[in-house]
Amino acid sequence: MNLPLLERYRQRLPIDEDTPIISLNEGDTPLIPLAGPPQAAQKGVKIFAKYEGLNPTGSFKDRGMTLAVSKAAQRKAKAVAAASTGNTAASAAAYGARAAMKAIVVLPAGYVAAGKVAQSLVHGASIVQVNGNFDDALRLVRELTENFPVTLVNSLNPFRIQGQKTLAFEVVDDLGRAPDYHALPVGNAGNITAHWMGYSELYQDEVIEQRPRMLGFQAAGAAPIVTGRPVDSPQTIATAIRIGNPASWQGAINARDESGGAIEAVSDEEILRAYHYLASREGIFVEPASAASLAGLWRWIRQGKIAEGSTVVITLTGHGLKDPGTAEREVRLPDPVDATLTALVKAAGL
Ligand code: AN7
Repeated sequence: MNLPLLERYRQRLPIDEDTPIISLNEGDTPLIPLAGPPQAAQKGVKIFAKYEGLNPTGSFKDRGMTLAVSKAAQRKAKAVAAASTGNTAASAAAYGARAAMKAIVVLPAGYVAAGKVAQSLVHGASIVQVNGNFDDALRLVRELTENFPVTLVNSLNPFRIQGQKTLAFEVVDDLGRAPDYHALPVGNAGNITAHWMGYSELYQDEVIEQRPRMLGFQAAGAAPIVTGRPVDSPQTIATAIRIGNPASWQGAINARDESGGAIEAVSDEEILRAYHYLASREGIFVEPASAASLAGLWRWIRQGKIAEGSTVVITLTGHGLKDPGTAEREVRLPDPVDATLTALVKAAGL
């Protein structure tokens, strides 16, 4: 049985003997070698996917939520709250349930994938849908938690970032070194900040000899860090990263600049191409936002910007089942056929 994440990396996390560990056995996700895409194989570029969809609630958010909720429990908090494009909500709802705390989640009405809404509801969270986008929801939740005895569990809560840095630790444990590049999607920018913190701590302690160049990818319709100014009405099919004014903006800039990396935009079309590629060629079902990492990396490889023989890790942040709506729009379910072998053989294309 795997240990709770907070036990495994106890020495590198802000916990003590009195911290109750609220865990669902998060983390310890697989680092899966990709077979392709062909351009990568040709250049001897090895790509590994850190498949965060296999966390207990289906996204990387659980790494930060286990710590944020454990610390809230240590302070005897009765309620937690988060604004969310969906995954933070599902995670707060699950860990809140486990800690017997009220979880309040504030969602942009109409822009949260169905699986995330279902999870949050069934876990028993108090869901508030606001007529506004994620940035409006976050502003409201900040005000709420400043004025009521409710603990904020968005990534403005430093324990969230501390927990999420463990992804870098696991990558180094598995590879025995840091990758040359690490690509991931960027929304509210907590995760790129956390990845960089994790690698930087290992570098400081001379566990690794070099840190990866961080490649962050935003959706083209929601790319404030790329354009350098907040986006009032962010738009993308990747609803998880439909964010116009990221809370950890500066953290993302630091990760980019200190690592010699980049933050770029990828179109919805590029995201969907990578989404289909991962599912149909590599067998890995992710939600659209996660595919932004491969979409962006792909471009870097095509442009010859990834040195030959490099090792690259991409973070696949959330499970494909989170967003059945996108899957249904992207593929067509064939009509039923008669229950005969003849009809089956024809329908199966044999
Ligand atoms: C699948 O749940 O912001 O840059 O409220 O769910 O750390 O925000 C989710 C973000 C990437 C971006 N991939 O990470 C939320 C929320 C998936 C996500 C991101 C999110 P950050």
